[in-house]
This record gives sequence, C-alpha cells and structure tokens, in this order.
Amino acid sequence: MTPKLSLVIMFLMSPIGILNASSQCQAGEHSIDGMFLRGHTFMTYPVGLPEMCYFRCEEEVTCQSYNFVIAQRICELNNRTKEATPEDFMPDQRRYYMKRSHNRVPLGSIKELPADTCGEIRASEGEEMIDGIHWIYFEENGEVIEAYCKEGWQKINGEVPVCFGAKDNEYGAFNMTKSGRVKTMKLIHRSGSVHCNPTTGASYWGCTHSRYQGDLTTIITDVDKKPVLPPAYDLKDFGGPEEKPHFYSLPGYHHNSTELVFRTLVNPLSVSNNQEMQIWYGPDMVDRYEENNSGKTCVDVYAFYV
Ligand SMILES: [Ca+2]
Ligand SMILES: [Ca+2]
Repeated sequence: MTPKLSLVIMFLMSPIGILNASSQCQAGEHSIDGMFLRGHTFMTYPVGLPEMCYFRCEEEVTCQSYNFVIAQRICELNNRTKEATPEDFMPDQRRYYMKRSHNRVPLGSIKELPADTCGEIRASEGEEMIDGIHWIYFEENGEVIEAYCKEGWQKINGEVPVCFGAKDNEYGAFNMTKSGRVKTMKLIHRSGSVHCNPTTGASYWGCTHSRYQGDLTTIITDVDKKPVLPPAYDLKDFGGPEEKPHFYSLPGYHHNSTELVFRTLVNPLSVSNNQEMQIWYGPDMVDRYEENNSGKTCVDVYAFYV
C-alpha cells in the first residue's frame, strides 16, 4: 500500500483524526481563509474531504497552490503562488487558499511550468531563486524558451558581448529575445573603454573631459536611433544652435561603474521578439566632437520585463 493511500485510510477511519489533521494542516501549511488566487487554476476537482485537495495538488507536478471552495468542496489547483502574482490574490469568503508546502517545483525550473518573465520567478521564489537558465514564455501564452535569468533580469545577448565604439557610427546592435514590456535595462561591463580625446582618461560609459562634469553618454536607442534608455527627455546638451542632447546624469553611477542600471521607465517600452536595439556613444550618435575619439566598450545586456 502506498504511504499516501494509507494516510487517506487513516483519515477515513478516525473522525477525530480528520479534525486534528485538518486544523494542523491549516496552521502548519499556512492556509489563508477568505482569500483565493484568481485566474491561475488549471484543474478543478470535486472532493469528499478538504484534505484530498492536498493530495490532488501533490499529484500534479505543476501545482503550486490551491483554492478550496468550502461549501461545494471543490479543489482548484493553481500553477502559481500568491507570491508570483500578488495582484491576483483576492478576498472571497467562500474559499481558502493554500500554498503547496511539499515537493513544490520552483517556477520556471521545468518546461511544463514556464514563467512569464525572470521577474516573475524572482517574485515567486525570492532569495531562493538560482541565477541561470530558466523556462519562460517567449511571447504572451506562446512558445517557451530557455533564458538566462540573474535575479529578475533576463540576459539578452548570448555568450558574445555587445560592443560599441566612440566614432564613425560604430554602435553596438543587439536583438531582443522576448516580446513584452520592458521597464528598464542594464549593461554590465565586460571589457574595453572609450576616450573622447587623446588627453583625458578612459571611461566605460562616457567622456572624462571636465565639460561633461561626470555625466555619462552611453545610450540605448531603437533601430531609428531614437533614445529609449535614458529616454530623450532625460538627455542634456551644451546649449547653442549646433548642439544636440547626448549626455545625462545617473545618480549612483560613474565612468567606471561595473554596471549601468538605467532608471525605470514611467511608461514601459513595448518590444517584439527579434527587434533590433542599439547602444550608442552619445557624441558618435549626434555626430559631434567625434573625430579624435577612440576605443570600444563591450557589455552584457540585461532587460527587466514587466
Ligand atoms: Ca557619428
Ligand atoms: Ca572628441
């Protein structure tokens, strides 16, 4: 006899056992009365005893939590936890919610349980999330891909870094690997640096000439060279009829920061899979003061999807 079946029979044989187990279960496994997770049920079952819900969930590898409809004694198995989708955790006096406590598979760790984004995995698993390859949706409810996630960030380039130079329109191009809405991006320095003239020092992200006062000039644009991060309204110029905006201040970041995390966009950027994006050195982007520039910076690109 399987241990599970014997446990069920033990429940059935002892009415007092049922009551005790029921209250212990609810205390030990954090059932939450009067609440349920909306919109993530992949299977429903009528059951005799509420405890059967626990076993039904254990039988499904993708079960992350369940709602129990008290009066009708219906189990609703969910493929998310309330941590993954807190916006869907709703009051309902007719139900209670229970997170799976035993053998729960981390979100995105198997192909059968893809996450929407790396950020959703981070929300679901918290500090226990492991950086590395995870399964996510490539587009909404579409195909599933393996992506490298580092905390909530999705790596966009592969093994090869993206490099941008300082003159002659030597921007670094990369293609988005997932469609969706991006709330910000970050660049992690891998190698190289740029100079904006032969006499001032090197920088990963800008021009060390005093005129820029520590501001940075590395800009992510769309394929039409329209600044996206930072957005155009955050860019500054020196003033004057020939000048064009091409630098910005980013508090907390300087010329040799190992990573550059852009400010979160007020309006997330909608991107499609394979959409080309570009990394520009500001003076090269606006074709100003670029003749005596030199060098190249190489980076890994990460995006944070909503
Ligand atoms: Ca240029
Ligand atoms: Ca120059």
